[in-house]
This record gives sequence, structure tokens and C-alpha cells, in this order.
Amino acid sequence: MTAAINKALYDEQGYIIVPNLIPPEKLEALKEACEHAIAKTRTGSWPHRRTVGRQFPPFDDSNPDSWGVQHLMHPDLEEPAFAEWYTSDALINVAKELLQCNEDELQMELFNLLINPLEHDFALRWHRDDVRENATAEEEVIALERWTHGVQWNTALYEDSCLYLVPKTHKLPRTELQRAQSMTQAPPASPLDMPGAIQVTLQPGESVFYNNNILHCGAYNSKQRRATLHGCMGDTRGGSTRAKNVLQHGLLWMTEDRFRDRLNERGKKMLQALVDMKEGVKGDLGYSQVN
Ligand SMILES: O=C(O)CCC(=O)C(=O)O
Ligand SMILES: [Fe+2]
Repeated sequence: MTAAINKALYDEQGYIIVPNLIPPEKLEALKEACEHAIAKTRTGSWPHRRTVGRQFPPFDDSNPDSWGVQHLMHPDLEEPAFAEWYTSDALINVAKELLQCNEDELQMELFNLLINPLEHDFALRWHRDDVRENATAEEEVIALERWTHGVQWNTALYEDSCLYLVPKTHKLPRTELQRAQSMTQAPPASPLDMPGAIQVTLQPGESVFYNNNILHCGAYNSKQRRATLHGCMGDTRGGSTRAKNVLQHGLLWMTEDRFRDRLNERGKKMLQALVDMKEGVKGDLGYSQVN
């Protein structure tokens, strides 16, 4: 198990920074894979993207500019470095430690890339990924209490200061002042005006692991290169609690044999957990947020 993981600090703050999860010999391969994926996205040949103007799924084609590349492990993207890293010992060990689970309980989920738009600065409003902005304090407490079986991370390939968060709000409902700044669809003019907010700066190779129901936002600078791997994993003890958060991204392609067949044995097991969760939920769960 990776000695540097401070699980107690993660539980207390709702996030931790972890250096060097990408082995040096893999860093160049991942950067190259990202460049290919970004080029395909910007030229329109990769259709699965996060569109400027839309903060949350479902994304559409209403703007040619993009702030993210979706589905990095998709076989059509033809970049095996992504699935290799998602299933690597370094990443799996951190996930197991933070989730306090066995490898057999790990669930494959999302793996995307956050990039700088080219034409427009863009921002995401203050939000929790799977709790709506109009939730009452009581509803927030209930939602946060059940949100214990997943972990999300950003791994920067270049220096990245786009993410802001409010430490400890993974366990606490918003104060009145925090609610006042997170009740609309509008991104903040100045993220640090949010009471308690910090800006997270990652050096190349560093990762922030966080509870994605912590209060957070993003500010994207079109002039500063961003290529930040953005993924999450769950553990099967969570049952279907994570289904909406994950399935809203459109994961039918992950149920196809041609994806499964390309994974290593560890990846195949993790994928099966996702497929089981998907099959276990009935009907359309809709979306976590409204754009
Ligand atoms: O840009 C970021 O780092 C945060 C992205 C985010 O909050 C989201 O995709 O929900
Ligand atoms: Fe988010």
C-alpha cells in the first residue's frame, strides 16, 4: 500500500494532494495520448466532448469550443495508455486506501480529460457533483452521509490552477453565505469570494483526490494549457448510490465486448462491477445537475 496516502487527512478535508502517481516512463506516453485526443476533439473528429457553454451532462454541439474530452478509454479513440494507467498499481492502491476496500470491490467508472478551451475563458459554477443547488440543508446532510463509496481525482500533466474547493464541505451543509453564492447557474466572478474557498494548484504529475460532493468550481483560462486527467472509481459496497453520477455520462460503449476484450484482467473485473450496477438500475435516472 502506498505509504504517502493520508486517509485521515482526506476524511477530514475532503481532499488530498498526491505526488508522482505516473511513473516517469509513462508520463510521455500519456502526454502524447492526450495530445492526440485533444487534437481529434478540437478538429471535430472525436464527438465525445464537454462543450463550452454547458457545465454538466448532457453535453451537446452548441459551441465548437471544448473544455473536456470524454471517454478516454473508448476503443475508438485508440489510446491504450489511458486504460493502462487507470488500472495501474499506483492508482489502484490509492483508490483502495481511500475507499478502504479490496481490489475485488473496485468499480470502474469515468475517465475523462479536462482541457483549456481555445476561444473563451469558461467557468463552472460552485456545485456538488451529485447534489442540486436548491437542496435544503437537511437534504444536503442526507446526501453527504451516503456519499462514501467513491473517489474522484484530477491528475495534472501541466501546471493546473483551475480547481477551487471549500475544505470540509464534503461533510457539512452550506452556510447561508455559501448558499447565497451557489444557488444559481451563474459561475462566480471571483471564486475566492466564496467563504472558506481555496484554489488548488497542481504541479505536473500531481493529483488531487477528492470527494466530488465537496463544494467546488472550476475556472478555465483559454490562454493556459491544461491537460488534466479526470477520473473516478467506486466500490461495490455503495450499491446503486453512484449510478446517476456515473451513468449520466452515457456509458453504453463500456458494456460492449470490444471494450472489455482490450482490458487487462483487473480492468475486466472492475468493469463487471460497473455493468452489474448498470443492469441493477431500472429506468432512466436522469442527470445530477441542470445546465
Ligand atoms: O475543472 C475541474 O477541475 C472541475 C471539473 C468539475 O467540477 C466537474 O466536471 O464537475
Ligand atoms: Fe464538479
